[in-house]
Amino acid sequence: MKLKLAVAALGVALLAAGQAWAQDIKPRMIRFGYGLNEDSNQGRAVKLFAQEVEKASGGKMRVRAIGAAALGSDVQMQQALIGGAQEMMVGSTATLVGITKEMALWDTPFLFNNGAEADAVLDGPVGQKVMDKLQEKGLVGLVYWENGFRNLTNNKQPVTKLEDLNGIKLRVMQNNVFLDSFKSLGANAIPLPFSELFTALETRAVDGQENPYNTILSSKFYEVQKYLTVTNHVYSPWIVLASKKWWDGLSQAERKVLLDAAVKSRDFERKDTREEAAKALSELRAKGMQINELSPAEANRMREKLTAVHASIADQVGRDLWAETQAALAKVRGG
Ligand code: TK8
Repeated sequence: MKLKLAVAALGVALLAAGQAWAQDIKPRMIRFGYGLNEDSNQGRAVKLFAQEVEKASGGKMRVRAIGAAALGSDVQMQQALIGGAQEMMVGSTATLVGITKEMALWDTPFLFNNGAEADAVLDGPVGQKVMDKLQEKGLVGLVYWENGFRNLTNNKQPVTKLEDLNGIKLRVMQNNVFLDSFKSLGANAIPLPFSELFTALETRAVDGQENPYNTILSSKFYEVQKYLTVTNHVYSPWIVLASKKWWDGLSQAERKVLLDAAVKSRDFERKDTREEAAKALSELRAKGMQINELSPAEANRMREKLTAVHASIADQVGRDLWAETQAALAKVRGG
């Protein structure tokens, strides 16, 4: 009898909790913008995020995924989020440096040696701290996804040594770290939004660009670029963002749905990206690109030039944050 009562009481409690939770989730349409094609690592992960949100909210919260920069470039979407005209997006942390200077940390050439180091620092206290800085600017960062290690392509000549970069018109992402880095290598660095890149390459407004293998494939840069040099000069993250204006009006339950789905999408995305990257080079070769590896001596020369920008990045993001990052890296490397 006692047991029966207890079970009944528990049932009532669970039902009440379920109802309270259900009431806490309202029908919502979430416009989620991204820059790459639907058929890309970015597009696939946005799709998974959308499915997870719908599932966990019992179909109440729906994600309208809009790719190929149809809602605008990274920078334009960030402004739409800040103003509350768009709910969510994913894009490069590099394009956020104008809003939150600490984001420049992730543009540090050769900061990470591999994906495991990147995951540990981005998902750890340093990554969280940098992400949290966005809040005072009207953005909420949810998780970091992998864009990947960046490699150089161009249409002028094979780049096998530093001097080959001289005078190459190279599109870079829109921030001063990328600009300074490539200027220091002798390139004629030109900042452009990603959404304008394919056309700029096609019309030869620029000679080259740098992005991970995955993007060179999914954005079909191999159609307009002949030479690829394996440089792995920087690891770039993407970041999933929400409009703070909008986020502040969500219930705890709704935020939990979004955060849980974001974590699931992150884990899926990193695995998918790494699997694709492992096969991408041979695919790019098959598509007709000429792949150049740098000799160890040339790789070192490039590395030395690029690490010379480290001091100015440390100044920009703050010496404390820089030291914390180095300590976090030492910890991953030591253990
Ligand atoms: C896509 C960009 C892209 C980035 C770039 O919107 O701009 O080169 O690598 O992934 O964020």
